[in-house]
Amino acid sequence: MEPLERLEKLLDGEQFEKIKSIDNPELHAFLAEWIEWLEPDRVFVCTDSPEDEAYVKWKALYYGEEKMLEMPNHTVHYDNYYDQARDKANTAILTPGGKPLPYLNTKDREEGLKEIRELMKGIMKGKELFVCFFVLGPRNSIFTIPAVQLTDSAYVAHSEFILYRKGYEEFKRLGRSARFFRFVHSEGELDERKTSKNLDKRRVYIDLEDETVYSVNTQYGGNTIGLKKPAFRLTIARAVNEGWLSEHMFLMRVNGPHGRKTYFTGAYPSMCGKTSTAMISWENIVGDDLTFILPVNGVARGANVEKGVFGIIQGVNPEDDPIIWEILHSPVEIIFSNVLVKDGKPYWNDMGVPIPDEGENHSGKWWKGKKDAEGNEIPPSHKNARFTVSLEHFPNADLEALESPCGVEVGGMIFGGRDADTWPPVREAFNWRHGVITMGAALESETTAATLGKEGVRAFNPMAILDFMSVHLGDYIRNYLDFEKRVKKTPKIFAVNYFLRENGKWLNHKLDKGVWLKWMELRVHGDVDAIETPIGYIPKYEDLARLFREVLNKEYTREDYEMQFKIRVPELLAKIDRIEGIYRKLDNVPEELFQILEEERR
Ligand code: SPV
Ligand code: MN
Repeated sequence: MEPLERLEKLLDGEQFEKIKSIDNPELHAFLAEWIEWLEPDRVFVCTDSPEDEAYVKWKALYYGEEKMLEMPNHTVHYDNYYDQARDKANTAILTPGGKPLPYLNTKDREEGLKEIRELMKGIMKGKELFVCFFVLGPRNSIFTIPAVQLTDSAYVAHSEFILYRKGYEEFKRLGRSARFFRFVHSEGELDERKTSKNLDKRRVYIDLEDETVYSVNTQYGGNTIGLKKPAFRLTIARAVNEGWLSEHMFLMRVNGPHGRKTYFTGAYPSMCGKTSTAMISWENIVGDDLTFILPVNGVARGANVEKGVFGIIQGVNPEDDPIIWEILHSPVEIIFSNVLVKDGKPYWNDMGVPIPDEGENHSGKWWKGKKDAEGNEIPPSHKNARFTVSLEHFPNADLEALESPCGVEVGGMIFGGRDADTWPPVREAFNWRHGVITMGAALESETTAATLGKEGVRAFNPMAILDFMSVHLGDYIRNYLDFEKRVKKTPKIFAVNYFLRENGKWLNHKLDKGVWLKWMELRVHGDVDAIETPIGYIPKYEDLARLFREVLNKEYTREDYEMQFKIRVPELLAKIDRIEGIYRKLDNVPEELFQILEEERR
């Protein structure tokens, strides 16, 4: 039987008409195959209409995956206590013969597909399946990648309506020419708290060949929201094949003199200041997590893959994060996940105001002092508890840049590391290759040691992308180096480090990054000179002193400058050795990487 005939049998009339309006036999075949296989009781197809979106939101409440909070438009969702983060161990890239990758698990494609199909056979019996259409990047643009999501979780579908642009009309417009991604997700059997129960059968399998991601027996957004991290593994591979960049980067506007707008991207491993940089209140946010960078008529142009934020809520407080605080306390649409709730109000760790001693949280009924099965005291909220909200609600979002079909010109790219004693607070690369290798490919983040002043453990995390490296790291770096040939002028590359310490004391204040951003903006346009050092260009004291006065209304002393910007030679040499050692162990690394490290060492 033809796929459309099969679909006509599987769907009720209204839903079938929605699918029939999209002229794409490949899509029809995919839907027919999976709806037959998953065996849902009902299928709902989401168009771009506000009614269909409202239906999904209502179903998230109806099925109990979300609960209403006191503030209108706020809901809370819980994941299983042991399903609170991306599951690296059970995530695998499917490759022919299980060909290994240096940093991610792989599995033989045939075997992996067979396993995941078996896990998913009839898994949606008694449930409703949502078929949703979204796009990565702005609609009808050079960045657009259409995607279809199949999920039995109304929470996942609801999250996607907040985080991505709707794509049903886009599928209709593109018809047979759509090169679309596919996501098949089932949360599996749920417990009484409506959280995934069979975590031992949790799997996330990425099939690069068919550009399809399967995810089962999990609800946590990083495993299930198809267009976020599942899609990221697919876009990295597409980008390397096609010669563009798909990055784990924020996109923001830094406001220069006389109304000049300069756009920066930034990659930082977690806990290195990525979110706080993107959300600096006097600059403008375009995106906080994922950026596509394409060569367009010789110019590197960037766009946010998403249109919302799936942000960490721990530590959000009125003093340091006034904008997010305000948003989280206003009646705009927000899903809170894995937070403490008491009397309909959400609370989280380190929110800077007193919080109740009891309520409901990610562990169920909670009271102060409650311990988990391993004997650890359970904090009020999970440390990876999150909020999901659209960027349109941010007073400082640059919405014009967000929806621009040709993106924005990328003036600078920032790599942010964390170390106590090696990188200066800010510096500029000599050129593209120098920046790509000594800043991006050499990125590390330091796990904070228990005692201040003690050396942390440095974790290698090139371009802050290691968890998603679905192609060989050497191929990824080669593509980065080659990007230079595809543009007339490359973005300037910078490296920052907000975490220098001396005798156990921080050398910088949290807000100093606002000054570094302004300096980088001036450097992109050649407005200020800089000092050439063996590791790149660093700011001149006079320029920083002026910017500290202008931006923070603060005096900046020469002593502070010298302490922060001295070139720490032994630590830098040790870092070069460390990084070279890591790359020497891999095959297939461009020889140029070793040459550049050697130049730096000399
Ligand atoms: C990250 O951890 O980098 C995130 C959250 O953005 S997740 O969706 O879990 O990847
Ligand atoms: Mn991320």
